[in-house]
Amino acid sequence: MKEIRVPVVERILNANDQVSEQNRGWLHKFGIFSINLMASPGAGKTSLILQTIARLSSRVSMGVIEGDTARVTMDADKVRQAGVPAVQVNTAGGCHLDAALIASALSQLPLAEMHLLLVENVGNLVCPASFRLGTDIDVLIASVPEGDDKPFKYPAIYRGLQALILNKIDLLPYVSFDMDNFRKGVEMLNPGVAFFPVSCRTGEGLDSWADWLESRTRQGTQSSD
Ligand SMILES: Nc1nc2c(ncn2[C@@H]2O[C@H](COP(=O)(O)OP(=O)(O)O)[C@@H](O)[C@H]2O)c(=O)[nH]1
Ligand SMILES: [Mg+2]
Ligand SMILES: [Zn+2]
Repeated sequence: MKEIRVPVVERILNANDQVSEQNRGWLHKFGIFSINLMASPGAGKTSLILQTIARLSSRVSMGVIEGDTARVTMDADKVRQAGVPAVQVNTAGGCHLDAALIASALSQLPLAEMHLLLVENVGNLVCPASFRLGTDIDVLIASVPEGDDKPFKYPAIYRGLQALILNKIDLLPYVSFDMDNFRKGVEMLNPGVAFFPVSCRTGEGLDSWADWLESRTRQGTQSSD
């Protein structure tokens, strides 16, 4: 099928790319490694952020940007209660974060004291893949109850990832989820991507994820000096 290009959409994406490059420069100036956490609603983004804080915040100074479509602050409140600075960003109904929203959130974080920034994108498997934020890596949290066919249905988001987390593996005995089929879809789109099967409920697999993220953070902040 012939690809149809829509000029207005391309202009919006180009403008977003420019701001995302400014964000990237700003974050690297402060030696901050940053990740864009994407997932469908309820996959466990906030749970993973809290579990990551519990494992890493004594070793790596962190900050969090929490994206939501509504004017609510509960995710950022949970992060602050865990002792980490957090800014809640409201998209006013919009279905993804964009680089301008990140730029305004960065101005409210103590960047000089941070080495790692976690961004919780809006729950959505479609457009967050197209809007660069200026973060260093894209991470997707899939979850067992969503089903093993999601790589086949949302290929764009799977293709660009640097790490994939499969959350809620504690539910594998109760949900029909074919791990081989899931891995097949992932390998087809993104061969060799770092893969972490975890449970934010039982803690299984989370130490490996935290160790990997710590090591990427140390490499990232060194290379940006
Ligand atoms: N069984 C199970 N439930 C989980 C797990 N991780 C998160 N949840 C639950 O899933 C729901 C959504 O989690 P949340 O972190 O708010 O997801 P978000 O919308 O992606 O930020 C909550 O009820 C969590 O308690 C897990 O590993 N196993
Ligand atoms: Mg959340
Ligand atoms: Zn959107």
